[in-house]
Amino acid sequence: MRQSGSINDLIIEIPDRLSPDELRKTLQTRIIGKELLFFDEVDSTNDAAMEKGAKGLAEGLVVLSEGQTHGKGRLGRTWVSPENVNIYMSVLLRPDISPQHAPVMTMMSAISTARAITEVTGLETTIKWPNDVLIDRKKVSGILTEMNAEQERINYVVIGIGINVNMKREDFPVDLRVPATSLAECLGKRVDRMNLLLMLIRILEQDYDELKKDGIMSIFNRWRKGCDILNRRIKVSLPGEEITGVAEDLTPEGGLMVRLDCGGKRVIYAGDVSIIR
Ligand code: BT5
Repeated sequence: MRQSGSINDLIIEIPDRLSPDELRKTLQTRIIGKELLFFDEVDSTNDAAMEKGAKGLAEGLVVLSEGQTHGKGRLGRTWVSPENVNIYMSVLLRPDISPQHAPVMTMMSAISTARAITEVTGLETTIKWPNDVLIDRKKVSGILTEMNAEQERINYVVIGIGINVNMKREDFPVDLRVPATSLAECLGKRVDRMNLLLMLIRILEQDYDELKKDGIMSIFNRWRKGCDILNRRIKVSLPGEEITGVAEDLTPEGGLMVRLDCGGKRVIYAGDVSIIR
């Protein structure tokens, strides 16, 4: 433990552990979290959940870990995953949607995560296309959706959610794509990870029920409302090129329609966006 610093710095340094037993006892969801797999350390909770999907496990499995040695972002990137301070969770689902609509699973996870954070902390969140949850323009959560699918149907999807909860400023690498923060940094005090986890799983189940009952447009419309990118001038980094223009709309397939500075329009499906103004 450090010898100096504010009370909050000291509180953040006391190890706090997630309790799978308490989670099992307290969670009363029907699908998500019915089966729970918990690790002190794992390569990636997404990899563990994908393995279980390949073995035919039922949907709803939640994989949690206190730390990850190879936490994954998109496009082979790394998700920094220090132990005992954050949430690293993957959920195995078998949604009855076509593979081209799979991005709705990322949209759903983003709105569930944003809402859970606000419910527990009172902090205002925004969603940054396609997969980030931000507070004050800083990344507090990232989502990685992976799937196993055939031409017409999805066999299984894994949604991986990382939330920076009690991580300290000095634990963030300097070369981040988007400036990052944690809930504790924003609030100036430690956040109870169990509370947040319970809230997140319950909200995810509600949103998954909504997806099944009302279809993808219902989730899409809520996601679109939560995105703060529309009508803004943006720069998008794509493999081998960069484009600038105005973010004009989002599509139910997860695309971003950009009115290009050089004329014309283009819909992009993956890329790193930054707001120019
Ligand atoms: C993401 O990718 O944001 C998806 C992150 C998903 C993480 C969860 S944790 C549970 C599950 N198991 C996994 O193995 N993964 C999922 P992307 O948009 O590509 O952002 C990655 C980039 O964010 C990196 O290249 C860094 O610049 C930055 N980054 C890395 N760690 C971060 C962190 N903890 N907080 C904020 N930014 C981070």
